[in-house]
Amino acid sequence: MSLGTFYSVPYQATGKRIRAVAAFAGLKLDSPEGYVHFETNKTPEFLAKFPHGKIPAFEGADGFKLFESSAIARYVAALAPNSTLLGSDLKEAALVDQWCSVADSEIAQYIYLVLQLTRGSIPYSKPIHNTLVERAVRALTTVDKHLSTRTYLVTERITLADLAVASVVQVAAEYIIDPELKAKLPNVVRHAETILNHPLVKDVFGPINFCEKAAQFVPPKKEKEAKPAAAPTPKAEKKPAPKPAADDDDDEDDNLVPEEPKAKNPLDSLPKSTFNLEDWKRAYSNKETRGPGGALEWFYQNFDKAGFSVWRVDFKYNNELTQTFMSSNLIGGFFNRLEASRKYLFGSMGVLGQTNDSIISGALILRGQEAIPVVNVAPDFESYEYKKLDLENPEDKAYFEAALAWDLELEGKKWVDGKNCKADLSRYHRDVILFDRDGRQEREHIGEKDGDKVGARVGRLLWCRRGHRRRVRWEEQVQNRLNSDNRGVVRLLEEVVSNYRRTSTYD
Ligand SMILES: N[C@@H](CCC(=O)N[C@@H](CS)C(=O)NCC(=O)O)C(=O)O
Repeated sequence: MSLGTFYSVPYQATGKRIRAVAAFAGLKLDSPEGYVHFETNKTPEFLAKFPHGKIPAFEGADGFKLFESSAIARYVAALAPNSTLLGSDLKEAALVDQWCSVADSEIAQYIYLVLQLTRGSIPYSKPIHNTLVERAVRALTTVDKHLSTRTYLVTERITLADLAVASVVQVAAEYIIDPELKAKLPNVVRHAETILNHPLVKDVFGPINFCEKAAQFVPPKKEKEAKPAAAPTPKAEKKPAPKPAADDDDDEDDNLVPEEPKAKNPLDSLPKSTFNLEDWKRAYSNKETRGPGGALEWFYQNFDKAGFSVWRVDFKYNNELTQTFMSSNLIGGFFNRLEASRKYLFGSMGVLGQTNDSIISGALILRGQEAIPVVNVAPDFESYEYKKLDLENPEDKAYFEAALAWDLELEGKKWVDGKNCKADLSRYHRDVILFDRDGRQEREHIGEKDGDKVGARVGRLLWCRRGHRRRVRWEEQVQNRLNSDNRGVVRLLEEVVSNYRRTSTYD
């Protein structure tokens, strides 16, 4: 019998930990019907049960409700019959809690902050980045020393502490444990590999992937004031850019938007291509995919195979997929995390099959002849396999066309849901409205920009207001009409605005 309903998404590390506890204890957890992350968890029904609106969350068969991953993990472990997961006396139980706390507060906490910094959802600061990594490494080193004389953390058997620490090390491996750090943590590595590969939990956790290079911040590009190309404004009307040197607001402006990148993306240095990806995205959006005058016809007429390549992409862990809508969300998340490469990339991916028997597959069109430099902006890019397609080969061509037309069928599984990774231009057409203290609105139209430019633009907008020395207190909010699914941009805007509030002095 199932313990109850467990709300999580397949890639959520804390969710995996809880599933692993259940699997280890031989207990069953059901997945909710129709859960869509960032939608269902905001509904009044969900909030009535779980007021914090977050997952993981658990609703027992007896109606008992619980949220916060550590509490759920502990509760499930405690329900395990004859389990030694929580130790067998008070002291062992306390030591289990101790290492679980180290996993969550001393390692995971810092890794997630590093992730948010490097992805730009928290304004980037190198010293803060370094400090967070140092703190996580300090705790990992403590765990490593402890494990130098033991197989497991607390007892001679696997406890919740081992599952907790290993699950956190799995995340750390992906983002901070590069070869140099890995060499310093031999016991942590051995322990994590033992736990994560245990036959009872192996399928829940999936493989541990150590990164070659720790996650780094890649600053989004700022718009160049001096570059008139995109601006239709006649040159004569151009006002000189506000003079920064004498303006003491400058430092603040630097805090508002990330630094201009020092290094150009190498993809920008590739020889010019005749294939315009934005035109293709437009053609794909506006035309039928197949048939005369369709998007594929447009594609074959315009494609430049020297400047671009097409790829088949397959999810590596299809056996972990459950509900097809959850898989579809997984693709959406992957595409969101590819945001920084949006201008080099078009994608069409889908879920094929049915609940508990589905696969994720699709096609990418990308700049250059290598997939990795384009997709590695997404921290989960290694969860997918990439195979270059040869459009001269009829099989590859048929695959490519079907992935774009959303009628791909593989292993007898039919396409049930699809997503595209493309700049939806309407998504970036919006007004940003600033309110002054008296409730007056200033409206600024943001045109066809990509996400990070929108953020930079708002930063600049605030800067200009102050540059004009207007006696108003620009605060309150930036209202935007962003699609709610474009969370990266929403967050960036929120960060820019909250950062402005914190740092501004009013003139
Ligand atoms: N402290 C919580 C953190 C859970 C958490 O942050 N969950 C995120 C996962 S994406 C969430 O549900 N966010 C939804 C939201 O913020 O609306 C735990 O360990 O359970």
